[in-house]
Amino acid sequence: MEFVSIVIGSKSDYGVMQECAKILEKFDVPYEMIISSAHRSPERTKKYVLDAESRGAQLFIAAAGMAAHLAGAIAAMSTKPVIGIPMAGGALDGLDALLSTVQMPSGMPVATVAIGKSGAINSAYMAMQVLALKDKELAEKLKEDRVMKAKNVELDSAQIEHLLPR
Ligand code: RP5
Repeated sequence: MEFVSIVIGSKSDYGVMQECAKILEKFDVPYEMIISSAHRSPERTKKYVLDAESRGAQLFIAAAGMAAHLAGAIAAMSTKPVIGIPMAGGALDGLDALLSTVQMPSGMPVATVAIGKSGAINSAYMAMQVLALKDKELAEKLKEDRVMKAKNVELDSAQIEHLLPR
């Protein structure tokens, strides 16, 4: 079965990463999520990534904070797309994780999204946009979602709008 694989560096990342899982569930996209760390459990991470790839993982979403090497480590083990989410926290509140995740050497890309909740949500959308390249039904759902988002802007505005007469 084809699925999205989410790897999070610590249980402390789980709250934010539920936002990612919720979006995938909303669109009925199969996923699995595990905790594994580039630093604390490198062997487990490698074993999992290779196994997940052999079982049908289409891409990896990796969330980690501080000296965040998880997404880069997974990119080193797989040629599937890797989306990295820098987690906030620590003395630098995510800036450390952002730079650790985004500054990959040439030829070893990690598609890095925003720090924290927005990044978690966008990682799910980015993963689905990749899957939608060969999944017409999912592509249609993503288009409908954009239409709904635009409608919601209008509905929100209608509640507070104050326009001067023309
Ligand atoms: C990273 O260090 C984890 O991804 C987490 O964001 C951060 C802190 O981890 P804990 O000390 O809370 O387990 O490896």
